[in-house]
Amino acid sequence: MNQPISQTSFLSKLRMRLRRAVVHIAPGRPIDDALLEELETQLLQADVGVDATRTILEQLRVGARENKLKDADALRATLVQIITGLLAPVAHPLKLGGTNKPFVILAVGVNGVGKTTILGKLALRFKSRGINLMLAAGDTFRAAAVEQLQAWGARQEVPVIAQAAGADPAAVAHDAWLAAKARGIDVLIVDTAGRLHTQGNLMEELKKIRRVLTRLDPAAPHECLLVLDAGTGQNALRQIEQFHAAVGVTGLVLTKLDGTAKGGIVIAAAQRFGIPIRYLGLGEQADDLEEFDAQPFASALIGISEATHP
Ligand SMILES: Nc1nc2c(ncn2[C@@H]2O[C@H](COP(=O)(O)OP(=O)(O)OP(=O)(O)O)[C@@H](O)[C@H]2O)c(=O)[nH]1
Ligand SMILES: [Mg+2]
Repeated sequence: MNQPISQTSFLSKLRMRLRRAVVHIAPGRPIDDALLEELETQLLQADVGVDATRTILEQLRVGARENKLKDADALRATLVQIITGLLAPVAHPLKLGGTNKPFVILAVGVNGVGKTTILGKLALRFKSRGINLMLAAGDTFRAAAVEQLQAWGARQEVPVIAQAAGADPAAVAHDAWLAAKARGIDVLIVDTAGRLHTQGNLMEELKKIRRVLTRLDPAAPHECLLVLDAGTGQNALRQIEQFHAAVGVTGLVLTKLDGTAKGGIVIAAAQRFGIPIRYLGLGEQADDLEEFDAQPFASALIGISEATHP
């Protein structure tokens, strides 16, 4: 699944879908302190966060002192470079381990962020690459959740393990793992119900799912994916903190980047936590899923078009 994606197509799609670029610099505007201050405000408004914004501005001022920011294009290119540098440490695609069978992916996150959608998209992508997989409907809270997962599964004949509404999600995960093991499945993807990071009892339920999987295979879950709605702003940072404390998040997915002007949260999350960002969700369709890549993302965010920055 770790095929290199075309940077150009990623960039154009992201540019097209992001509601607007984070940074706006009027053409012909002199690069001076006033402009840098405006940029600072724009970065903060886009949820880049105080710490990451400070880092970016410090580096920009170094560029200004060295006379590297001659015009708006040079400024944008420097910004892209700086942001790419901040994002590069978290740009690690998910690698499905060879000896781990089944490789277990557990998806967690608050309500409605796009967990089930991302898992459906991933299932289609993995399946189309010849990976033998299974889905587990660990969201037993909403009756429609099972059907939603089954609908994704049916598109590529991916088996979906489910139990009646109200069943213990840890039991679903347990049975699904045994079924996956018995059938020689490569990848088991476990969906879970959305829950607020502040709901202690529901966070305990997640820990239990995790424990059950670890009992079956000490290395499982091999990936604990926290799905975040990119539009939720700084609250996403609290979600990372609390889900990480509860279940040990190993990868992030940022969804709904197509509908937000606040994609800067990706930078804030990268700088604050250093947790790998695996995928971006750019819409509701099956192919609206991209592996995270630092430089094209930085370019799209800053509003550099393909014409000037292929
Ligand atoms: N625009 C846009 N919509 C999305 C994206 N991902 C998911 N959605 C939509 O967001 C809504 C919620 O998606 P779900 O996948 O059901 O979210 P969830 O996290 O599984 O929700 P719960 O299980 O209820 O917690 C659906 O209407 C999706 O179609 C995205 O990247 N962009
Ligand atoms: Mg769901």
